[in-house]
Amino acid sequence: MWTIGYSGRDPFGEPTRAPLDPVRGLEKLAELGAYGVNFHDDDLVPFGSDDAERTKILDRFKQGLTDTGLVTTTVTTNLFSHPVFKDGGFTSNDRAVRRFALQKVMRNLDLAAELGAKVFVAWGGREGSETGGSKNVPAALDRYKEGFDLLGQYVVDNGYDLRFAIEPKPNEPRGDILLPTVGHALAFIETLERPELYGVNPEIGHEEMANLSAAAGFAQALWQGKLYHIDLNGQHGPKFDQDLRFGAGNVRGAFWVVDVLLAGGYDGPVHFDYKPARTDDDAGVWVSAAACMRNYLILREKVQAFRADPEVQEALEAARVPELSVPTLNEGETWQQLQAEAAPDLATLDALGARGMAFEHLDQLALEHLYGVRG
Ligand code: GLT
Ligand code: MN
Ligand code: MN
Repeated sequence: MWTIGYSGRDPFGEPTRAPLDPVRGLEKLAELGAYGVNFHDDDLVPFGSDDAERTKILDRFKQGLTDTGLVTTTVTTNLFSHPVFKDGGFTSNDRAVRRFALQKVMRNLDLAAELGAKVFVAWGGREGSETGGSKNVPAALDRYKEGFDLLGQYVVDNGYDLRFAIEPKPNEPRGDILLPTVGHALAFIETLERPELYGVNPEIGHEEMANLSAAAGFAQALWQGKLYHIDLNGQHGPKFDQDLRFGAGNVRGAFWVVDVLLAGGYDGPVHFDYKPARTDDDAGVWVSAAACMRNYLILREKVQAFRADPEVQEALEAARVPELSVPTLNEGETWQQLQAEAAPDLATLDALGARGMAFEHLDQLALEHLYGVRG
């Protein structure tokens, strides 16, 4: 809801579009063929609304879901817009703010469970600092852990069928954000009391802002059984968070992300987290929303064609890609046996070193599929 609802406000300018009525958003998305939606608490219910207002707004939204048949896949909490969160939610130096942040999330978890969402995204955009002395990072991580452990307990005690997906981002709005990459988040999750309740929600643009391969991050998360949710969008290299529609920006990177998702059997929601360009009007919002879905389907088709192409199979063999799936030691072999084996002589090593890997041919085939000149 915050993507199609983005009215174009940026740090330098006022909104360029009128606020979007969430129920109209549901109707338009249903028309475009979307499966489901997700939202922050504050996307629907303005911060500070009283209980009566909240109930009224949510009842209307629930009716909209019923009428359109859209599913709530995911819910998330806004712990970044109100000034109270200027130094973070779970990791604000101010203890009163941390206590309020947890209350806000618990209330939102109740809503997520009620609507049948299975994933609860946690993006800690304000958890961080601009200056070294202002944030005691180990203490902040203690508080981050305390917060997530408490929320895990809350979910278990209430019998909710919900898992958390932590969304990494290196910077913006904070100068440096805690848990800046997929790797940091995965390592942090292992310190929690119930690690199985937590995974990651990588966003393509956020990994690319850190100049990392988004596909490699998604792949590691899948490998660790931790890819609970995805934020697909576009980005042109390390700069401010562009949130371009999926398929724009680094197209080649997008191709490999889709390849990783298909190969790894990702079966969670295919979610797009982009911002319709500020230069477009309402019509442009729906053009870009449709484009995200269309570009995903286009890339999926291209990836499938690439993988099914017999010449690609040969190129993979030539590049010895299947060989990487063969364990390095024989079954039952020990390090002692390996150590006892005579190491290759210099001539053999030179010959191995001289052997081409044939990666260029393989990559060219991928590009030709992407360019649309093959199969
Ligand atoms: C915010 C951020 C996104 C996160 C959202 C979830 S909020 O728009 O830029 O990347 O996914 O809180
Ligand atoms: Mn982003
Ligand atoms: Mn995101």
